Amino acid sequence: MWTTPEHEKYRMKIREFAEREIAPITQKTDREQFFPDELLPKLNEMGLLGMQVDKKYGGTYTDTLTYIIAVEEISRVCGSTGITIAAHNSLGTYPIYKFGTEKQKRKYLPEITTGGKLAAFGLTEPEAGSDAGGTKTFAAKVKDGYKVNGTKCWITCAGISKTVVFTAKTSREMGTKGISSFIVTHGTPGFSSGKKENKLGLRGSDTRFLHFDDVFIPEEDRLGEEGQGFKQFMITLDGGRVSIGAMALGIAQGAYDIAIKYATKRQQFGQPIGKFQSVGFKLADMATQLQASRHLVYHAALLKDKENVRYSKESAMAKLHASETGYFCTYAAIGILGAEGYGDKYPVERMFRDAKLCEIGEGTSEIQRLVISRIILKEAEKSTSTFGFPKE
Ligand code: COS
Repeated sequence: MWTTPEHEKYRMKIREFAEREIAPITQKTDREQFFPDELLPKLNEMGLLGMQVDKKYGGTYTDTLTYIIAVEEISRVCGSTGITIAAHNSLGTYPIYKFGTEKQKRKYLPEITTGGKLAAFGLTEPEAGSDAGGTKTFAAKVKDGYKVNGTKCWITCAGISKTVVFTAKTSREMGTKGISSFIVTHGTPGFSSGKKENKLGLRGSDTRFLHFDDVFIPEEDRLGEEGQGFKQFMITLDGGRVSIGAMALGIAQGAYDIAIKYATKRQQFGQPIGKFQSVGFKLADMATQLQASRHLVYHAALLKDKENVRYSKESAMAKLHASETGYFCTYAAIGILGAEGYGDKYPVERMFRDAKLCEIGEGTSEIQRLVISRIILKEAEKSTSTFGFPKE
């Protein structure tokens, strides 16, 4: 369909890496809730940390579809590693590459690409979740820069990253146009991360609050002009949502792969359970949902690489469908494995817990529907078609 033989060869390389290096540790990182430090150099060696950044800034630039295949294959084995890679590349690193000055790119990107350090993205706040424009964090103008105060929450890689891009209001009066974005690094006085969140799923990823307590940010660490932060972060999220779609797709594929193999092996009433229509039809629905999601996610990935194409609708559709597929397939996989799926001998119960986040992070399913509905209604308003309407 959308992929070339090179894409499929790359998929097999990442699949082999994920099954060899990540699969053996997922149960431990899930149970004990930590991101394993020793994995980071391995991800770096595989070129997975600078996938959206040009080589001249230290990146390992690939087309977006290759990157999406990497997120999908890693997530097939481990959603926690999948979200770490997705949040680092699409959210923490991309805004600097896309909106940074030459000086900012040369200063910050080498370290968070092939330098092997992680980056995070600070948008969400306790009172600004779906309403991202409700940001309370404030950057007050002072000599040569800003003094920032506020709190960000549910930030992936908050405690294990080197660099964070974040939004803050630089004007209280101008709504979303009063929001600017900045770069900060851990170690800056007044900037700290909170305790690790205790989560239902993705427990092998690092999620924390970020606190800004009179943090001085020099003017040269503002991304773009004042007031552009909201738009920059929305553009960033268009890309991020494709990567969450890929993550959901990968988790769903992992659950499906286990369920279908199990259905060929498990015998009841004298035959493999896959031969019973109730199980066979469930597998057919899973395979169909996976295929539909893969088309949406890959199509959105291809659009991202086109110059001057707004793909907000396609990225929201991809994330919406793939995250619902993630939930559907992991839930169905538990059903097919029965009690074995409910226990932890197989990873489908973890996959079910991990998949849920895909319907919440980077915009809930309701927000994706909001984004899609706003765009399709505008398209309908502009359409000159009178098909099906009575003649006036
Ligand atoms: N690309 C470019 N510009 C965009 C954009 C996009 N994807 N989305 C919005 N904008 C622009 C709009 O065009 C508008 O600019 P103009 O006033 O110049 O026309 C501006 O940004 C404000 O947009 P809008 O009016 O749509 O803002 P809203 O406050 O209504 O918010 C939603 C829009 C709800 C879509 C946004 O707040 C959102 O995505 N919320 C979810 C946040 C989220 O995903 N959080 C997860 C955190 S990261 S893990």
